[in-house]
Amino acid sequence: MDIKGQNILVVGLARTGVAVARFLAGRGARVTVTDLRDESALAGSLEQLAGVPVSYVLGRHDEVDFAAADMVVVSPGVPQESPFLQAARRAGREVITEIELASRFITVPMVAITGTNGKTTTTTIAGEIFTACGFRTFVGGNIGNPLIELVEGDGVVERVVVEISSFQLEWISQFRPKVAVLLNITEDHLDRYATFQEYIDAKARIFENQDTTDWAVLNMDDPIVAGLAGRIDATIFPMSQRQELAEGIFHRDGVITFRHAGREERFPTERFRITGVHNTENIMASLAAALLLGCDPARALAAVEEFGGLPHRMELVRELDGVRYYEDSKATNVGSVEKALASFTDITLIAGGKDKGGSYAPLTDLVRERVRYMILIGEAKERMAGELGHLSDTRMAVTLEEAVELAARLTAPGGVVLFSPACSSFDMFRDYEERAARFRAAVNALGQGGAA
Ligand code: UMA
Ligand code: ADP
Repeated sequence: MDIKGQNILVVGLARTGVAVARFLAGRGARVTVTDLRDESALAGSLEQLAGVPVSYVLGRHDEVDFAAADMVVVSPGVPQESPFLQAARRAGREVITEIELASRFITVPMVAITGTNGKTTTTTIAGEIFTACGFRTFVGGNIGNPLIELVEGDGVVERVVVEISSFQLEWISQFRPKVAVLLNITEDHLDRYATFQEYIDAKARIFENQDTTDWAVLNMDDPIVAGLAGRIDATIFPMSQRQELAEGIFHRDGVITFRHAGREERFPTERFRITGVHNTENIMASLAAALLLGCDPARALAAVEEFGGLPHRMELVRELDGVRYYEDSKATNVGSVEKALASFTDITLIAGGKDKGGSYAPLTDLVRERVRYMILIGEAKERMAGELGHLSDTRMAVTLEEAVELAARLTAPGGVVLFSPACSSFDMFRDYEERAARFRAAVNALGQGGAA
């Protein structure tokens, strides 16, 4: 793909936009960057691009830039319905996403991982397996470092593992991973998609350009994922924790078994440091992708056994007066909270945040059976109380600190205080990491005078 001299518009100037602009300018394109935020809000990004020859249209978008560009490269945070992107399409301009651009330059086998939950955990484990197996591996995508950074760098890479969000799939045209993994699909991002089906369709695009020489690793225990199998051209590599498979990867009685083309590899789970059905799902998907792309089973097992989990995913913060406090700030949708609730009993649940528009009803049985107290915060608290409040002793709090203090007063020894919000953080915090830090600080302050 020759981009030298092309007039390219980069939309969005956060992490993705910075990396894309730098890459394109480095390849001799004429780059314009536009962002709805103004110069002062974008100071950090502008600093990173100091000295890079690009022009800026900041604090607004101009339709004329979209209509004049040879190509438009969009950041995932820009909604598909943006009237400016629609105008570019109407003018016959090619609109693509950053992963599409990056993948046009990638020639080594690529594993792409998507799903509503478990993407980052699975991507990280797969990256560690490939590395342990001696492959020089790039890990990136939605996990934080844009895929285009791989193409920008000049290091030798033999395997690519990329976490992919539905947003990134919206503007692909040729993106084609050798192995595409779909972990699960439950309601999420209904503040961006008009219907759940639109979100499912965006996720399914990960398979769109694959053929029978590629692989689709599908979690057959998830009915929505299994339902997509019929419309996928890649060779299906199924995974299950419910059924034994002649071809695929399955878990039964403490052993994960990989079966492919007459070969069988067994992975006992007893020494795994991360637990829970959901993490077994993540490990199975990583092992499937790694073994399909040439990893040695013994080294793969050693890498999995070493993996100690990622922060902010059901992390034990502290035990105080017989009560354990868990931080699960990354649980930003109902599907992830289901897994957290299923892991404990006698729970004081702290939840709430920015509402994403989905239903909280899938939590009904788990809340009724396992949650003794529920403390709600944030914009979503009224709607959550309306759907779930009658199932436990439910209270409201204004701040997260107040919620933690109330939880400490209410929870008896032997109980668990679980912060698993089911919502995004942007109503009260910069991001889920800041939310996590605030919860941990509040928990660590307990028992020191001010708190209960
Ligand atoms: N903007 C415009 N016009 C618009 C809309 C937005 O100019 O119409 C601007 C905003 O002002 C902002 C920029 O576009 O400056 C937004 O960029 P972005 O939100 O795409 O942010 P990036 O830092 O580039 O991060 C993106 C992903 N963000 C989202 O998908 C929202 C990051 O995923 C990803 O790590 C990064 O690219 C690198 O690939 C984050 C995320 O929250 C972690 N993902 C969602 C999730 O996991 O649930 C999907
Ligand atoms: P993602 O990158 O898809 O957001 P993470 O690995 O960051 O996934 O985990 C996000 C949240 O989902 C955490 O609360 C975690 O405990 C939970 N989780 C992890 N794996 C799964 C899974 N396979 N199914 C459901 N929930 C999961």
